[in-house]
Amino acid sequence: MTEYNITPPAALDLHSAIEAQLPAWRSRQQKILKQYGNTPIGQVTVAQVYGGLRGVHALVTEISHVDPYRGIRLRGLTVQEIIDQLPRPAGVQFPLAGGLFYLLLTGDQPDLAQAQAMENLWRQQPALPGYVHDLLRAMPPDTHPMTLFAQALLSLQPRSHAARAYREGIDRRELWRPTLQDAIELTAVLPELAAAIYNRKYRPEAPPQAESDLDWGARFAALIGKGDDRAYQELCRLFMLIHADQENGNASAHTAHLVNSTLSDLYYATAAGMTALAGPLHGMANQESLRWLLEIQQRFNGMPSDEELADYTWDTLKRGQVIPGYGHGVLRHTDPRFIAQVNFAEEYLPDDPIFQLAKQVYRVVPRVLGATGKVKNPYPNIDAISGTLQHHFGITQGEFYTVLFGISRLMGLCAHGVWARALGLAIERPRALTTALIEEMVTPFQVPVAVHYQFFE
Ligand code: CMX
Repeated sequence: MTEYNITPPAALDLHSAIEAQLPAWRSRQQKILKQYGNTPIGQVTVAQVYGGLRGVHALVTEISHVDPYRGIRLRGLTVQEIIDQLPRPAGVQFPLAGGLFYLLLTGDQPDLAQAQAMENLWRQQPALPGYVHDLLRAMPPDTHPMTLFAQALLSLQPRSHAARAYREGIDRRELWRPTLQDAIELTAVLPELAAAIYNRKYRPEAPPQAESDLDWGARFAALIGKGDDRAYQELCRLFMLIHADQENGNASAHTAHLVNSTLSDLYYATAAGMTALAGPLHGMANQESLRWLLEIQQRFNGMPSDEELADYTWDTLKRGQVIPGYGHGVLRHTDPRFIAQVNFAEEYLPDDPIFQLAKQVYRVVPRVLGATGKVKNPYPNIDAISGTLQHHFGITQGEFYTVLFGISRLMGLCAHGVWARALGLAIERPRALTTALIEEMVTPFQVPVAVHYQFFE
């Protein structure tokens, strides 16, 4: 049988760092289940059942948490703390993605040596196989980049250590070990994979993709011909930090979590998660946001007045469309990840006309959305401006932005997957009701539901 106690270089022993924490986590979990297993921590309303389970506390994760007013916290750190506190080498403005992945996986704040060791560990993993490039080339040229991305992830599944370990009879409590190895190998190839998709679609004449010495966060830049563009490399680093995770209840993370809960490996789970991220109400909102801004720019031949913009926003709403990049399932204030990108833009592209327009939208749109009386959060989310920044640096293909979002988010999905297996989280199986059953449940003095459950469950 294969030995799954895979040992990364001594400099970074992720397995031991996680293993050391498991007894305490497991006993804490068992204790709370034993003592409070039957204690309700909320109730589910009919509106929530019909409303996408919004606000239902039904999942557990130690990795990240969204505070409705202060924003996302990754292992307890706010977005600004991540940007300020995680390590980076001298001369680099934003922290290394390696440090963030280390933080997500272990919960420990890394020093620079640990962040760089994670970067080295990524570099030592098997490269993107040639057949993935063949697969990308074999698809019709007009295939959406997210389709290519999800297909490519799935095509890597034969590499899965977890799938092989399961076939060979691994003790399920040990499945986190090969899952961690999958997480490291899978995330390692993501900059190359994103660049391969970009080059396949938009740079068909470019020479074959070379290797790059740049760190994980900035490598994509070099691989699409922006090896000399320091500012774009910094944007890539920032982008990879702020998109990395957001609890496991959002659509893509929850999809991956659900799939992984069946003990499907991380390749299956993340490919599925990316198909959810591809939706316009989710990760594709960054593409849609830029499209909406460009539409306004064209319609008004530049910047509209505030009144014209408010009218245009109302027109969009009246057509039954959403204002992309605004609103959120949990956040109830301006997303700190939006603010971090505005700060970047103020430094690197203050006069960019689309950035100016995005700022005007931020001034006008929350008032309009607030006036609808139904939008719970009229403020911008992460997607309201990320496309504007990419566009400024010449990445004008809006349909590609969700792939960039995806490669960052996969760090989070993989970390959740490792810990879900380490803590033995159960396969998910919520119940569904018919409207007739709900009607019976909410109508006073009706016995049939009880009868139904007594005799038919
Ligand atoms: N534009 C228009 N209407 C909006 C809106 C927006 N930006 N945000 C919310 N609403 C509407 C909802 O569609 C809903 O309308 P109905 O009652 O007619 O169905 C109503 O306001 C209440 O919605 P909510 O409780 O405030 O928000 P939800 O949790 O239902 O939806 C989200 C959250 C993100 C899907 C929604 O705000 C939206 O569609 N935003 C635009 C798309 C977007 O930016 N998505 C990216 C989110 C971040 C991410 O996942 O990456």
